[in-house]
Amino acid sequence: VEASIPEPLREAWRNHSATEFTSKEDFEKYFVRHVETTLARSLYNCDELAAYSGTALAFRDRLIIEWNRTQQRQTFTDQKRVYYLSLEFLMGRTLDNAMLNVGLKDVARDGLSDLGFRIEDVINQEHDAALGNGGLGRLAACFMDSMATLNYPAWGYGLRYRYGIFKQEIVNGYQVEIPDYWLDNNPWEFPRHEITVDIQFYGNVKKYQDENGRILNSWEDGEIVQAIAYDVPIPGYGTKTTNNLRLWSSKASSGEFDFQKFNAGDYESAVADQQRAETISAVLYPNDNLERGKELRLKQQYFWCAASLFDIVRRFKKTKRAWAEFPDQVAIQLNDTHPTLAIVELQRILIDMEGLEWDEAWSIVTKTFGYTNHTVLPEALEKWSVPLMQNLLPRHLQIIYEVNLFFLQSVEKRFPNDRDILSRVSIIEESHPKMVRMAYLAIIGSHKVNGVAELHSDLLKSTLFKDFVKIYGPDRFTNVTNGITPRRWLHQANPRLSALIAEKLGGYDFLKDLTLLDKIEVFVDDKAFREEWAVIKRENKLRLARHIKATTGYDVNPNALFDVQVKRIHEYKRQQLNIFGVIHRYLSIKAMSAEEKKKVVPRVSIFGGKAAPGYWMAKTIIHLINNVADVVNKDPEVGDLLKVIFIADYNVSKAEIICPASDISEHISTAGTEGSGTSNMKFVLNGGLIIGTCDGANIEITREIGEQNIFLFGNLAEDVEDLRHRHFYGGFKLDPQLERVFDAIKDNLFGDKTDFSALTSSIEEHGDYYLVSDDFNSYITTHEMVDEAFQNQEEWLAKSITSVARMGFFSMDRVTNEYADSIWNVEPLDVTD
Ligand code: 7GP
Repeated sequence: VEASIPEPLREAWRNHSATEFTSKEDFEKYFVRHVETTLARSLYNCDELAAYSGTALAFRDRLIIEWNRTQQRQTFTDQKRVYYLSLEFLMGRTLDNAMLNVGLKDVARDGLSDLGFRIEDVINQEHDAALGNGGLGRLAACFMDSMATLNYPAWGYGLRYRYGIFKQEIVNGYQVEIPDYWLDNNPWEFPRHEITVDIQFYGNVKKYQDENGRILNSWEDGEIVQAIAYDVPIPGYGTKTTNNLRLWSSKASSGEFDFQKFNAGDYESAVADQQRAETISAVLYPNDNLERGKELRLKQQYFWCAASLFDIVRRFKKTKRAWAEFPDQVAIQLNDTHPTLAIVELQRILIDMEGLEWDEAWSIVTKTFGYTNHTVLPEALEKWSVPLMQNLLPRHLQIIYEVNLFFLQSVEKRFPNDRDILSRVSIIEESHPKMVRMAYLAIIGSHKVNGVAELHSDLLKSTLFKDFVKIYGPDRFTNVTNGITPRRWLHQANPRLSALIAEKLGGYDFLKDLTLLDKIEVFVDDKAFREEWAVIKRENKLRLARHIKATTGYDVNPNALFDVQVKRIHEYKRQQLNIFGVIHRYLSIKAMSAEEKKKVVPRVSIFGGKAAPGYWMAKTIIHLINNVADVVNKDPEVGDLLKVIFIADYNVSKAEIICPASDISEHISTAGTEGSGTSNMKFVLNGGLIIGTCDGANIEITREIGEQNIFLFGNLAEDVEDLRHRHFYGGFKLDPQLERVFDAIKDNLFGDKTDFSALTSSIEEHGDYYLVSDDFNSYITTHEMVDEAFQNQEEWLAKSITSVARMGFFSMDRVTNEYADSIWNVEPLDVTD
């Protein structure tokens, strides 16, 4: 029911409409008011956490005023909107970002100081919103920032997990997972108890005839779970646009709380039903680049897709337009295949609920959706078992079969002589049990499919999706190379560097147009500028050194070369290659004379990242890193020449400290395996150099910054298949330097060798799938070049400055505009007040 105050009575509203603060005094007023009333505290018991809440609530008021206006503006102009569907939004902290985006951080800093607080301490009270695993989830968060900044009418849709990605502790060298219950006093969400959707599961499909004699399907007798909306305001940088991220939380449907059971005295079982419903949105699955086909995960996916689609359709229906106009009003982007059921759900709504004919409905559906693929790793490609889907979503399975039938018929017509193509491209894999191939469904149901870097998109076309390129032609497949938001990853994480750049460019416009960075390249020989640049890097390294001291107890020398690899732990990302390289370095130092040692460039090897709880090999790698650290860091023969640090619980807020502090960072995946990588961009944007393979976006980074400014090594993607083949059929010869490393491990130098035998034997005996041995020599040699380059600080500095100047291409704003133009066909909404 629409509730709107009639015009004659609106006067009072207008007189008292909420306003946003702009001055320090007003900020203090809002702050104190919230502390005293919302928090029921006073100046006698306002600790830093309360100060955080007071500040966050003051800014939240501000955001929500602009959020309201933005939503009204978007509804009023009635333009096409984009909906970004992602099971993960790795947002990190909000307060600092919000203060910077609305341009009031200095106001808050002064106000807090008046009130007796340091802004940094207040900011540090905030818990990360860690509703994601890694790159895919962080990309979604960067999208939200960029879409708001560029004034696109855009919503994100996700799940409101009660538990985000687990917290990682290291105990005796092993990863231990701690649940991340993050929702207590989260000021950034608005529960919308009035916005609910009933979601059905199980049940069965009945056929019936409508008044025109048409046979229709109806999905009935299922179990109902309720979705409740929680809205998170997303402020753009330097604009009034504040978009919405809507996260769904699950609850037993009120009608469904079983009063029969309740009345029959079966109170406990009624409560159990309730809890079962709430389980759906309880936890984020902690796998990165891996799918495990769990029923609860499928439930999450459908719950979220169905609630989001209902919401989108409800909004569209208010405009009273014809259904054919749906794709002119709505673009839906699928962040990987996790939301693929949205395709099926929209088709179901259109044919079962709205009475459209199949073809008309399907044409609307395909015009609406775009699908982004993030990986070619086979273990990450989603497949759902047909029996599972039959049970949980019987009507959807029918529709999938029908989509498949029409699709295969068209393929057969076009390729009558290709006998195998049908089984190759069928949505249904003829295995036991049969499986639904979600990527194929996503391709068939979308008008555009994109990869996330050039090499990755090319590989998709030439391998995984080859047949589909033949069927649909090349136009359905495209590339949009990833990017990062410069607001968080430069301005917020590295305020001093941002300020130095702003000083030279005469303002912060580069944060909205990152290509302007190229104007700092002329300062590469400016002595004062270079000195400033070096001082900032040093300060950032000191900040990280303090964090390392506080969390690990180790002292690291800020003059040493900081060598960083932070990302999810995965065999394809090859942290094992890195730690083997560290061991090699350690052994070399141990074998040196005192004279030789003087020439060594001191190094701190810094690792960070979580392993999926069930991924044993990844956990073994963490264990080895920590054991190596234990031995190396305590070895008096080594001293400052080498330190090994594992930073526990790597997350977004730690990345903000780590990225600005690196001299060199490692992006060393086996060629052809990393979709894009995005931390590579963060490090270069913060003046760090990188060592990497010819993989993912490393290739385009090289093209932009110049190959003299990056350390590339290793085999190329085009040779990987051959090399793997040779490991099995041409015999396998372990790289001799790697053999020395393995010998040390087998001599129990880093603890019980049997703890690491799975790791060494995967290389020596089981085919070395990730080509660690093949790339080892090139890796070691390239690190020697890194050492040499680091000794020439002047040139190193020049590389650093030049690289930053050339990073404009990797702004998320460029990415967002490319999606808007070539996939969504949406226009920004001008905000001129
Ligand atoms: C990641 C890719 O591994 C990474 O290379 C890319 O930069 C990032 O997506 C953003 O596009 N993929 C995932 O995080 C992931 O879980 C499987 O992919 C669905």
